[in-house]
Amino acid sequence: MTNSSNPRVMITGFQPFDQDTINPSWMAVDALPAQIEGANLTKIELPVQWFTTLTVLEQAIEQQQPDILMLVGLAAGRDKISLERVGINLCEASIPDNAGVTLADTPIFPEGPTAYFSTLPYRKMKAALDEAGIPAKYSFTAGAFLCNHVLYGSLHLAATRYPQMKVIFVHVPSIPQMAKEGVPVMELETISKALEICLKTAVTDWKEHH
Ligand code: PCA
Repeated sequence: MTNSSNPRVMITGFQPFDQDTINPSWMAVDALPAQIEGANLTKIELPVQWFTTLTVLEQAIEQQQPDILMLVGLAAGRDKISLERVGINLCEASIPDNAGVTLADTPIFPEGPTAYFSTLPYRKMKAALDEAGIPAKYSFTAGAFLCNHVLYGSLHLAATRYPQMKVIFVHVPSIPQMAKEGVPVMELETISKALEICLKTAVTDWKEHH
């Protein structure tokens, strides 16, 4: 049962993009239990579309007023769970989004600062993942495509309108079904377990501070 001593928790994954027909970020989010440590999860599958995704996310944030927002996306080529520490105020990618739009040199919020640091307890999350034997690392770049877009966008919303909301982005590796020559993979169950561990850590930390 959720009660007032539990945080409101939101977790997002992304739709498939580029040449892929699946995106393990949403599959792993979808596989999570409905509750973690007594807190209900709101799960959202975000579109891979510049700015549209921020509109979808902002509507959900306005409605749910989350205390904890964990954003998840695919980083094909990485072999570990990556806890993203920085979001930058830039849209720039060599591939188009799902509406066919390619952007460069474009700020996300023209009036926003250059960058924000993530605000959920990445150090405790990393320690918990290490403890569980799941390969994990800190990352200081989420790129400048849609994953960085929602990280920076959410941190800007938190800084300007939703001060209770703490945010992190978690990049996950490809899964075996997507196997391409030379691209490292992680089992979907392991990715989902990693997300559950990170959320459990965030909820426990929130309870310690409220
Ligand atoms: N990964 C992309 C966007 C959507 C996703 O899952 C990224 O790393 O920006």
